[in-house]
Amino acid sequence: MRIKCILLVLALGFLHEAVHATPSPNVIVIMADDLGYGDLGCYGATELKTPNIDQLASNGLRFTQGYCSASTCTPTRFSLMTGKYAFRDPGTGVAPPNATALIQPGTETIASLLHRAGYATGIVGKWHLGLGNDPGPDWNGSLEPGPLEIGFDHCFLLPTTNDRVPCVFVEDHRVRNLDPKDPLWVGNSKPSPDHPTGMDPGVRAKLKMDWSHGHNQTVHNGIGRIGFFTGGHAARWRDEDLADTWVQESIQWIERHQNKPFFLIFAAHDIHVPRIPHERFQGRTELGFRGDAIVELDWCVGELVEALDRLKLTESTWIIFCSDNGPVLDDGYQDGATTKLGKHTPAGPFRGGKYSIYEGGTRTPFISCWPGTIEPGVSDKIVCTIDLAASLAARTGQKIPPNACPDSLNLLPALLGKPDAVGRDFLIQQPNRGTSLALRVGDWKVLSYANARPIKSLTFEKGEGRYELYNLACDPGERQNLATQHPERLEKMLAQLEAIKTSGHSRPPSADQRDP
Ligand code: NG6
Ligand code: CA
Repeated sequence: MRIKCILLVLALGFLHEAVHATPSPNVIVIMADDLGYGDLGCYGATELKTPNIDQLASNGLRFTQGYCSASTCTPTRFSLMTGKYAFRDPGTGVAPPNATALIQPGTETIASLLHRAGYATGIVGKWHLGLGNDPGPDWNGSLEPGPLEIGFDHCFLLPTTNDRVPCVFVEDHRVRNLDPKDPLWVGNSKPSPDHPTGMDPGVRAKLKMDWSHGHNQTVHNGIGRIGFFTGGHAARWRDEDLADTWVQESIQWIERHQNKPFFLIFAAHDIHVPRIPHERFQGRTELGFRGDAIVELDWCVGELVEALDRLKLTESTWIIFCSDNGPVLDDGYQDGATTKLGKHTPAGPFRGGKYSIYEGGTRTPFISCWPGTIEPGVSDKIVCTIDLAASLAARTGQKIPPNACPDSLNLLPALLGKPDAVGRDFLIQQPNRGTSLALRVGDWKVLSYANARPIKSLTFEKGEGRYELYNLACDPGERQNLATQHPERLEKMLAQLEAIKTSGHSRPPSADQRDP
């Protein structure tokens, strides 16, 4: 009898082990800013070294067809959070300094889904999705709604981007280190006639880094910014210290939550302008500060990986590395990115970059690494940052409520590198606002400028026609427009694009949300 009892206890123990053999992993999404397909060693860069990200790729799955959903920051981040194409919601283009919250409380997000699954949820780094309500963020009071109202337990943020004011950190609902005697003011026009700006010749002559277009309003840390701000001096950051701060805050947060599954978005500000890496990274490459900022980002990744090793969390943590849009050289500052480019090809073999719906705008580095669970290798499955919400919901057993995350596909098997996994069979690419759109189906891709405003750089303005059609299998660089040769295919794809636009969702209702 006693032996039977012992056997039963042992059997139950084994059963328990079997059920929990793959408990919910910690998840860290590292989203780089303006990092292109060709910017990393593991994606073919030869002019700079990125050993830590390369290691992540060799320990995990490196995608050759990984995408972000838009070619600028705000819409990609909106879709990462909500699993919804940004073009469906007007006002989701690049957010200005005083933008209010673009994602309203009550919206289902990647964070709310994981929070419900019992995760600690945090975001550290760039936000750029607005804070507060109309008439604008209350910088001296409580900055809500924000991340904490849509599923995050904690946030430590660069509220917009590093080229926009205010140049302060936001922690949970407040500006960190704000002295009430020195209130923070943020606005769209000069607060007083004598407010120094990057336009004033005397001020401009002394700038640490000169601007090339825009970025000539309030000057902070010797650099002109977008927007005006005054006050909050004790709360202001130095560009050189941003990366160190993200790493430090992230590691402290991970340490605090190491005994519970955690979900962290590490939203780096590198490689976004103004590129001012820490002094110890300045000059580390021959490519100028753009290259040095990539090396700084690589260092950040190494620090996170090392912290996980130290905490013995390596095999229980799934890291997904991606970018928010493709590369740009001169994005408003004279930092040598163009003159020192040499042989480096930021977008790899692809056409276009940031702001564009050619491949270079959204086909970006994408690595999925979970040591001990994901078989290392290279994947050619089509995956997109918009799919992380549904895929992580599937991994953690969360049902997505009706109408939530309407464009996010459960690509869990592909992200985990399972045999026979499938990737996306269609993909939408959007620029800043969804006025032009591209649809990829298999190897064919249509670019539609039907609703685009006449911008000189767009090809249709140069006489290419409102539609472009490419076969990426034989023309990955999108050079040979086949629109006139294949009118039926063009028409069929435009109809499919129109259907996705008007239907309000693109995830089939039957989509399987189960853990494979
Ligand atoms: C543009 C800015 C650019 C960058 C971008 C947003 C000018 C002339 N250009 O309007 O510098 O800030 O917005 O970049 O001001 S993103 O990666 O955050 O989307
Ligand atoms: Ca960006």
